[in-house]
Amino acid sequence: MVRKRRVLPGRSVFRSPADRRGSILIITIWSICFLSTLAVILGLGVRQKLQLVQRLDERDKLHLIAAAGIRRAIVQIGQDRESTFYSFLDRCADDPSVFKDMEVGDGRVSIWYDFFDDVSSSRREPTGRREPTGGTTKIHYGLIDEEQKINVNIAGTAVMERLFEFLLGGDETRSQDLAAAITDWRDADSELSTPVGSAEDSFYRNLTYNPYEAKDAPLETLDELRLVKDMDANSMEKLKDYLTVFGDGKININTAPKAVLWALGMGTYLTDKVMSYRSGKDKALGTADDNVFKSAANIVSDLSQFTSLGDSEVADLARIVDQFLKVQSENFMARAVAHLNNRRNTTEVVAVFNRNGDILYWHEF
Ligand SMILES: [Ca+2]
Ligand SMILES: [Ca+2]
Repeated sequence: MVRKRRVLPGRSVFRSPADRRGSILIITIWSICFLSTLAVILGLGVRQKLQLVQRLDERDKLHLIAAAGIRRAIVQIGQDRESTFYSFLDRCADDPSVFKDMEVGDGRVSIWYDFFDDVSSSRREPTGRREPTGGTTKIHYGLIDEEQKINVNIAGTAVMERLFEFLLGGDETRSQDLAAAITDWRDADSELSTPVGSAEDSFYRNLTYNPYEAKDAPLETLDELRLVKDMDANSMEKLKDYLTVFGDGKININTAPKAVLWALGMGTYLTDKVMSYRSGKDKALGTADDNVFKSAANIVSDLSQFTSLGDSEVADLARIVDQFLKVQSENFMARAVAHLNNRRNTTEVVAVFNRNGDILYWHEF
């Protein structure tokens, strides 16, 4: 007996050409969908990679533009080697026509800093606050001379102590301890310079996390100060603009802030008289009417002609001039901020260099 193949109604075991075309169409559509998805995924990956390359490329470009800005600043300060004194009236201290929006390739770079005019401050005694007790801050396009700052490799303990007292809230013990700790950090011996409050190898060796030893040598960067006992981030932030590791330790009387002059032992009244001479009739620093000390030998006589000085003030000033002061600056810090045209991202390079063009410090952000 022959069994008949059972056929479902309306359906045939043999596919018609139309059915086959339908199946092929479905497979084709699926394939297209699959390939499209794959292409999108691959495309996204490629785009991400391209964006990354673009970003890296952009960052490199920004660094190059910032570096070009620093180079121009070095050339600028090198051109000015004839002058025997330096003040805020110097072109390199503030001149937007030179340092603002310098064009480099398809970008721009500006070299600027926050200029703090502390003359208008009515402070008579150290309050430990730099702002906003009366001084004003504005943007200056140019360089900061390192000679307006205290050199932590050279300054005596007493000078650092007074500076810290002025800037850190008048806490005498803390200022003494910190100054002593810096002295012991940089000196070659392992003896404490003062019986209490300071630190030497034994202190740093016993630190719980990552113990180390005292440097026993001059600091190479200011950042090293963070390793010194008691130098926390907060104090560092308040002090960093007033300290340097560059230069011969002499301070430029034309650019030093009040806190620095006070730290040298000038006392409040003498410091104010110097600041008043420097700021001129408009009582603002960095303006055209400023008076400038043009030679260290004439500082006392220049100030005496400007204002009355008592005998003890003359003697103090003469001693301080002899020990600490000059009227010229040799080392400069520049902060270059670069951006590409029509882009928002910026990159910063900070450098310290001298008039000979030697680069002493370089940091790319
Ligand atoms: Ca020591
Ligand atoms: Ca002025």
